Amino acid sequence: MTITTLNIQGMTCTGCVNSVKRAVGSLPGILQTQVSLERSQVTIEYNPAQVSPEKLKIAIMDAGYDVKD
Ligand SMILES: [Cu+2]
Repeated sequence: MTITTLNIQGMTCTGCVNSVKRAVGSLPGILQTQVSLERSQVTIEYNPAQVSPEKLKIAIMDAGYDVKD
């Protein structure tokens, strides 16, 4: 398993946190998603055989947030 942390722009409330969690959780191969509103970060544990970091970013951006590298 792989763990990655992404910096997110545009999260302002717990509704945003839940949107990001849902967007990431809808992908295959996601084991755990932790979102920090204070740090504007999401930490994702995933199976790299099933999902790529690029797909994680796209899912978050599709939900309406920006991902900073
Ligand atoms: Cu919000």
